[in-house]
Order: sequence, then C-alpha cells, then structure tokens
Amino acid sequence: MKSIYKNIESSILKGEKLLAVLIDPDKMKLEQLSGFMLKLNQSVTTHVFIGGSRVNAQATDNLVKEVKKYTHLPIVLFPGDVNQISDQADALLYLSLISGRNPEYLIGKHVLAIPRLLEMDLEIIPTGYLLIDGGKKTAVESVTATKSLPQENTQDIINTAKAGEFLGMKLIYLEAGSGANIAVAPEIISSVKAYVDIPIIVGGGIRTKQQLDLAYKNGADLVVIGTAFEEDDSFFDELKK
Ligand code: 1GP
Repeated sequence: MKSIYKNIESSILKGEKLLAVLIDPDKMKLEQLSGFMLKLNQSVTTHVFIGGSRVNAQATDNLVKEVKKYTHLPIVLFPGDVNQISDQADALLYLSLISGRNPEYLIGKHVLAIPRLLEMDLEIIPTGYLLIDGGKKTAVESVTATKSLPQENTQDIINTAKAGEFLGMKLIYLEAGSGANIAVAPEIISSVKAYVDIPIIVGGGIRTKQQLDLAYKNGADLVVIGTAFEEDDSFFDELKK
C-alpha cells in the first residue's frame, strides 16, 4: 500500500507535526537495536528513516529487516547511494541534490537505480534535497563533491526549493548535515514555507526539544533527528507520547 506520501499530506491538513528518527546502518549496532526501538516506539516518532553517507551494500537491507521486527511505523529509505535500496522498506526518498551542481547526484544515480527499483514495489517519493551550511563540512559535501548553500543566501535557498517544486518534486528537504553545529535557521524554514506549496522536511543538528518545536513553529512539516538519539537515547524520554 503506497500511502506514505498521502499520509504526510493528510497529517499536515490536520495540523499534525511529524518526526522521523534517522538510523544510519553504519552506526547502529544490531545488538543495541531492541532497546533503542523500545524507546522509539514510546515516543512521538512517526517515521523511521534509514540511510547514511557511507554504507556497505548489505547493511541497509539487514537493518531494515531488523527494524521491521520492532515497529509498525513506516520505514523510509534515505539513501546516500544506489546500494542503499531495500525492498523491505515502505518508501524511498528519491533524492535529487538540487543545491549542488554534480550531475551524478542530480540524475545520474537515479538512472542507475532504475533496474533495481523496477523489481521492487517501493513507494517512490521525489524529493528536492538542499544541503545548507551547518557550520562544518559534512559527509554529504565530501561524498557528493558539492558545496552547501550559505544560510545567509536565503533568497537562493528559496529559489532552489521553488525550482524543485516546479520540477515536480513532492517534498523539499532542508538539510544542515548530520551532526551539524548549526541547524537550519528558523527564518530560512519560514521563508521557504512561505514560497513553497509542498511539504517541508528539516534535518541536521537538531538536538533539543526546543529546537524541534522551533522548527515546527516556523513551518517544518517533518523533522529528522539522528545524531541526538545516537549519542543519547534518553532524548526519547523528553519526547514521550
Ligand atoms: C541528517 O538530517 C539528518 O541527514 C539528521 O541530522 O544527525 O544531525 O540529527 P542529525
């Protein structure tokens, strides 16, 4: 049932805010997973995202299978590369790195992924992915050989997001990078929200409930948090249902 995107849209209509926990197959130890998932299930988390910048071919598939044992929440692939596709997940963010100018990450990897995707029944969600300067060089920048957009160039960020929407993308992802020192500024989120008519995902460097609420208040429809839970899963306790 390909309903993940529709459910995001209907949550927005109902004024509900969404939270995705990002699990990186490269960092999560399978023996830690059951305790982590127990806390996740007791929290307000609505989605599990799985992905990372540098992941072994089999690791994504193995992790998705394990995560499925512990939760009924939708599992969405957030792939750093073509090898991070698993038919065990529910949906795939088909990310085009529109902040960059590397053709491989705008369209090249997407073409390479097609033979595998045609064999699977994943819900494909075209996503305009914008890397925004989070105060330190991120893995995405190194791997994709692109530069992030400076936070002060708000108009450029807005124009890029709007171009993504006009190209037919269904989501805009404002990404400060995993473990960013500076999260995407509230003013950037609210400016993009004012111009863009598709759901907005915000992630990178969000470590507190206060930052999470600020992102929501300024227009983030779905927030992604990875590092804060990886470093200390007691953060889930602050986000109990
Ligand atoms: C990274 O946006 C996600 O791709 C989450 O970032 O790990 O900093 O929470 P953090």
